[in-house]
Amino acid sequence: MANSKLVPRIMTVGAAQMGPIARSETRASCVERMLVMLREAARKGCQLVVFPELALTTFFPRWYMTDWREVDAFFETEMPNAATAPLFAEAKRLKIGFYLGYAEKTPDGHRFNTAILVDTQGAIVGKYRKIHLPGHAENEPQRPFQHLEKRYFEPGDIGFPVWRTMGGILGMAICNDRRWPETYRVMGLKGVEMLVLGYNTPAINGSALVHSAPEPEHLRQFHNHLVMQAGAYQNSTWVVATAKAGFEEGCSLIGGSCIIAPTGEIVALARSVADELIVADCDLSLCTYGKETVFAFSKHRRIEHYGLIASQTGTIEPA
Ligand code: ING
Repeated sequence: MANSKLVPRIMTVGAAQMGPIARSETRASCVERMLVMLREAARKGCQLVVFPELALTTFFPRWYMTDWREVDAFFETEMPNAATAPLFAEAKRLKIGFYLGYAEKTPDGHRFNTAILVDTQGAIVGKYRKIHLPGHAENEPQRPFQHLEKRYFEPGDIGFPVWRTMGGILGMAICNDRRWPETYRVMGLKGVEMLVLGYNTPAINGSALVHSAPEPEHLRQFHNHLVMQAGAYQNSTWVVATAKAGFEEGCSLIGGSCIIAPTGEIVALARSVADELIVADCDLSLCTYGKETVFAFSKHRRIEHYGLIASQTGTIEPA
């Protein structure tokens, strides 16, 4: 009897990379750009499309703002809403699920960097709130641009859930989360088969100028792919990562959107830093080999030695 887990389970997935979103650009304009790629994804047989982090507005944490009404103009207080209704409607008509990143303000006033997972029937099946917030909480005027996610967002309070949907076990992350192995491992321990995420990653490290240790720009793209290829391989999961890219409000954001197989191989890669859809046929059964051999967690992990990972936040060096 063939291992039922080895029967191909093909999910055709698109990463819908977006180019710059100007501060003055409307949500309607962003949605229109997404609809163009959604229709292309339909023509190419996609069941799922992954849009970037904070896909409805410019990446506003690059500015220090003191007027919270100005800040809240970048947030959504309900989802779907008037701006995103056309996206939900067209995706449902085309029977395509999607991941959408946006700034969420809850009715009781909490602000999160959020993503939702919508299935092929147009239902929100999952929500994730970004846990790893990079950057700083206070204005640092010596920087060429700010990175104030710690000012505008609270750390996510939902953990790293996974959902059985669209024929597989799917999980979500957002941007900086992808740099932390814990992100992949927690979902790996829940059997994730496809981890989808969006990102906004400046090409230069604002803090480099502060620490006068300029990180060479080529390392940005190397690190971008390194962490996700490792995470995919070490947890035998697909990873779909979608950039918001290009020269946005004076800040250059890297592209490099990609689809990564459970082997760690990049099987689709964006070439531009503009709106660009990349597509791959992702056989979720490819996850099985790694999960049953090299990364058969139950056979090989020795958790009695891993305690520090979850009990100690920072480094404590030997005396
Ligand atoms: N952006 C960046 C990211 O993690 C960053 C911040 C860039 C951190 C480069 C470290 C190095 O890709 C977001 N939005 O998290």
